[in-house]
Amino acid sequence: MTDITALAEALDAATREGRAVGRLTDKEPFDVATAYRIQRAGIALREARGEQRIGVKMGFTSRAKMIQMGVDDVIWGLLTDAMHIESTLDLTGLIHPRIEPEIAFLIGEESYKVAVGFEVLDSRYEDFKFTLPDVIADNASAAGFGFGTWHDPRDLANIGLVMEIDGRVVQTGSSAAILGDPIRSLRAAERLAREAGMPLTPGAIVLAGAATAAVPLPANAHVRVLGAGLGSVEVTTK
Ligand code: OOG
Repeated sequence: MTDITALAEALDAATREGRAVGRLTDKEPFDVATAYRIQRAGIALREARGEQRIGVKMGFTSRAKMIQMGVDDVIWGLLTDAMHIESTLDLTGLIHPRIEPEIAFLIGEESYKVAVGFEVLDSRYEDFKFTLPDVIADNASAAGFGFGTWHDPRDLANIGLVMEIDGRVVQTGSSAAILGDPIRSLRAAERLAREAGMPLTPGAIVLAGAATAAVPLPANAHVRVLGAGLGSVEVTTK
């Protein structure tokens, strides 16, 4: 039988020590349901250290990401307050970070707000390579995230997104890449969270998934993500 706790602890140690590990399924295959139990156990370890759950992230909601990573199913992971990046990110302790442009949602009492965002991914697996159960167990590679100013709901079916590193455009895309419309990703997140017994409550954040492939995140860089009509969000690395 799969030792959920031991596998969660192995990934948690890899995260804290900034050290890549071999794919868990190479040793012992497990299914998607077991992978989510490992993910949940990993979040419980973070909560035991005082971190608070503040939302969810959707993954592989765009073809570009599915192709980049060689998987073909939508997944989700959990966000904690410690993952929120204000304006600077020290890459010390990360393994092989990547960054991608996102649409972010903030759940409200009656409605929601929307912002342009970014996500920093850092797979705990060697060479950033994994199977679907592996990446789910690894909390969908979540490492950090940021968002710009919150805006009222609007048509999100085709928002242009541009990601720049040090003033050079490194990715461009459309929010249409996210399940055809990121609102579908929000609805899927709400459903998954409800089904998992962790319904999204006001104040929760949802990252809808990347609109483009992710790019390696260098140190001493300035990254800016712009979303048409949504302003921008920036992060400086060191
Ligand atoms: C997994 C996370 C994918 C997205 O936006 O599609 C993801 C990974 O690519 O490492 O967050």
